[in-house]
Amino acid sequence: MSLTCQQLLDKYPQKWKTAISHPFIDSCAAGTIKPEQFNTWLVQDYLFVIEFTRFLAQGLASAPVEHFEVLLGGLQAIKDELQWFQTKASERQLSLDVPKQTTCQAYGDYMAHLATAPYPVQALALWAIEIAYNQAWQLPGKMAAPYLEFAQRWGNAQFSEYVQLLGKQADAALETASPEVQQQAEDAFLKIADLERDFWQMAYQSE
Ligand code: HMH
Repeated sequence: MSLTCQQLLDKYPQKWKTAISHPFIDSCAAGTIKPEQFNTWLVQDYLFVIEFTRFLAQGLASAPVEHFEVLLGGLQAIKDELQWFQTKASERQLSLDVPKQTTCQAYGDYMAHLATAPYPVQALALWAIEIAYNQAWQLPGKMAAPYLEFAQRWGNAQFSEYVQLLGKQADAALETASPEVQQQAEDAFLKIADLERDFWQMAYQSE
């Protein structure tokens, strides 16, 4: 039997929990996050999304044609998301022209490396990255303004549907993958869990 997305969530529940629950999001939900901590996350996440856009585009380039529709929808949504980040940053008078923190840089480097992996690994990684935010922003329950808007961006029903479709595509790609490639996909899942955990923590560090 081939590896599936759901199997990975079931196999590593503790590990995955560290990726999707963090004092940062709980503090957003409680409204107690310090603005400078939130702003650090916001700017670094914008820099992440730039690299993620490249990763998504490379994924599309590697994908079978029957996966284009979902991935093209994702690229369209990312176009809006990049503009949205710019709007949020300017509302908060934040410069986006700042260096990446170490974890943000490491995540970008890792995605660039993944873009050279076989498509099933890329498809699994794409799903893992998106479901991480989809789950993380929903976990604490309804957030208060001004963080509600952020929670809804990744927690809304349409995004959840997109994540489900990404999971189906990853499962389909893994079905015909060799055991070595399936192992690479599992390794990518674990690496992404670590990077997601560290990314939340970045908000508390100013480098
Ligand atoms: C760190 N992971 C990080 N940022 C994001 N915007 C996403 C995932 C999107 O799902």
